Amino acid sequence: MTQPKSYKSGYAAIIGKPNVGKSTLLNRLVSVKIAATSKSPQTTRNKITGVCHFDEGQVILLDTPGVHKATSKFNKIMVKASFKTYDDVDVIVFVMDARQKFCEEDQYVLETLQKCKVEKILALNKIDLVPKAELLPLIEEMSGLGEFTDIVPISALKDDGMDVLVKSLLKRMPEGPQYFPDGSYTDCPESFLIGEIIREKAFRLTRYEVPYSLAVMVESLVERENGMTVIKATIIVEKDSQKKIVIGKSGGMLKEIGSSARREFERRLNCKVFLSLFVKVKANWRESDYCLKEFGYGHDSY
Ligand SMILES: Nc1nc2c(ncn2[C@@H]2O[C@H](COP(=O)(O)OP(=O)(O)OP(=O)(O)O)[C@@H](O)[C@H]2O)c(=O)[nH]1
Ligand SMILES: [Mg+2]
Repeated sequence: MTQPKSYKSGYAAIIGKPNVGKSTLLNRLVSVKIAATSKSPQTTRNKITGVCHFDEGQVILLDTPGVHKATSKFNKIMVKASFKTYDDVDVIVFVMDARQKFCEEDQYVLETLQKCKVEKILALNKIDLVPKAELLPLIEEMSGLGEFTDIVPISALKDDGMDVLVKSLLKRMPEGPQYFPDGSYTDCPESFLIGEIIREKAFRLTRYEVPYSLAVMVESLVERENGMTVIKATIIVEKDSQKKIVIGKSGGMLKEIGSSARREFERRLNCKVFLSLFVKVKANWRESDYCLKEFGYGHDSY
């Protein structure tokens, strides 16, 4: 692409409490599914980059873990990954769930942003679930806070309001180079993205406490000459009882996680995929510095 005379480029962090739709928004804006999403809060655990290409410029989005008052070692690492983006961006997209109004948890997230001097755009998400009559008073309430340069009602899931949000983002980008070449949509390593797809499927299909105890390690990813990609990955859980749930009756659950992940890989990689999935127990991995590092949490690692 030849760049127009005035080309804008910069970084925008997507910030908000857990489960408001930050990752859904990233995937929507980039038009590629990069980040795992699910009904359970605390789905996202690392900073995830997504690149949006426009004629006028480029917006590099950073999806982040939901900000919350973390107490465990693992949750503190997640939230720290969000805080670290505050100083490195040109604009913050503060995402709220319009259904839940402005609540204590949103207030907490906003407080953590106090020292961050960049402009903040408020994206009021999930408006497909809110009657129009309730939206206007919420917009008025939020503009009364004086924290946001723009307030944009959106539905990331139903693709509503994206053009207005993009305009607002581009307006706040400085002039700059094209950081990512055409067609490139992330700098997250392929093995990380593959691990996230498996984790999303396991998150969505398992119940109770299992999702939070679950990590995925991609051991190998080999492209064979016959065009098939062979992926070997291990799902890590904390207890034998969780391993039983992930494997399921006669291996049924593991099969379901595997085949739904494989279908997504095949769509994405546009080739046949052979996926071997294993399950391992590592007691209390979320409290172990060694395991946290090994499974890609903290230290800016994937
Ligand atoms: N109805 C509706 N649902 C949405 C919308 N955006 C996201 N969701 C749903 O909300 C849930 C949470 O979405 P995520 O994108 O995973 O939320 P998140 O903010 O990234 O969550 P964490 O990573 O856990 O902080 C999922 O079930 C999404 O499908 C929306 O605009 N409308
Ligand atoms: Mg997320």
